[in-house]
Amino acid sequence: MKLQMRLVTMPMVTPFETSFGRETHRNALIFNLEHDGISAYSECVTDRDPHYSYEDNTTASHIISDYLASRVKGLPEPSEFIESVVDVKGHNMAKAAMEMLLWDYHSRAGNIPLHRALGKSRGYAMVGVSIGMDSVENVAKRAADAKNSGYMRVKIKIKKGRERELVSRVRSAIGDFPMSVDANTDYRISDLETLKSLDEFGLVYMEQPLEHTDIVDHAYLAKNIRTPVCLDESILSEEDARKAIDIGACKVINIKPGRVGGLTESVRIAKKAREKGCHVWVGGMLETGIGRAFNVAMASNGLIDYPGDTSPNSRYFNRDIVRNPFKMEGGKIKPNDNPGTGVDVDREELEKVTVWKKDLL
Ligand code: OSB
Ligand code: MG
Repeated sequence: MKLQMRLVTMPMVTPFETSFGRETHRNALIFNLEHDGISAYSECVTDRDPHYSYEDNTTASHIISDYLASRVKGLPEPSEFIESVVDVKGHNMAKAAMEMLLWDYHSRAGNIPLHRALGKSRGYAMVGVSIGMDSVENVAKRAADAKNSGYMRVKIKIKKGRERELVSRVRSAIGDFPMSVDANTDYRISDLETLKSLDEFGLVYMEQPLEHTDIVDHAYLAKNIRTPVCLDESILSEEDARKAIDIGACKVINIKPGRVGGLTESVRIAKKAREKGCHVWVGGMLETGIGRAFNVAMASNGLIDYPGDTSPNSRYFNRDIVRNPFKMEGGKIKPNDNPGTGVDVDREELEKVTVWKKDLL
């Protein structure tokens, strides 16, 4: 058996700006497991810096090298693997990279497409777009273009002092079309009046306005505004989801398999949330074609009821590291029907974008 980790760096088609920073490249840890003629791949959703969460490429490569790789050795089922690493606190993104590698391995070995292995699949993902921060004119134009190219929902990034004019101009540009905002934790409960002032724009939801550790103030906020609150950074597990929904902190959850420790927990969160009347959709972290395939498989699950952030590969990279990128048709993306993620890795291109490699097993 062989387990290899590598760092790749890939320029983005357009730099992606959020309240926490501007990304011009995707710097991803990519994993390859080779065993018994099967080649499985996964990606860790961390990036160079710990701005979205405390995890970054350095912490993930440390946790994976020193604690997790050895537990992949016996090729446990993904849920067994997750149980075997509870002694390592947190580090969900590192855990998810190994858990998803095992999903890809086992579904390839069992000759089943990943989206089917996860439970009842809808057979396609509903696709929305996440537009980074830019001038008001550019964001409004890109929102209108996204609507015209078939996306089912437009999400724009906001931050303190850059919300009202932006939201108002995008609303005029797209008319009565599903629209949301994502603050990536930039506000505090003292900004209640500002956030409440967005009610008039009829947003489908407002994503992660307050701090990642703060579901209590989100509950207070949710009671005092009409726009539904969606949590992203705050939800790391099914237990977090249960508590957040029960105290009224959110009506919508952005499930990112990488953030919650993998697909096993993603399915659990989706079930629990839907049972409790909370809507769910699948987000993204600007993944390469390898990580994207896991999000698309999850977004195709029958439990997912809102369009997500899984745009086709060409929106992120001019040259991806897969030979079979996803295409969007009528606002939908079909998951691959080959075994596992079905991703056909372009090994030559992968070598070209590699910064370093390391054998773990
Ligand atoms: O908050 O959803 C987010 C990208 C990087 C980090 C966090 C977020 C995002 C996005 C883009 O919104 C999602 C995507 O298109 O992959
Ligand atoms: Mg978000």
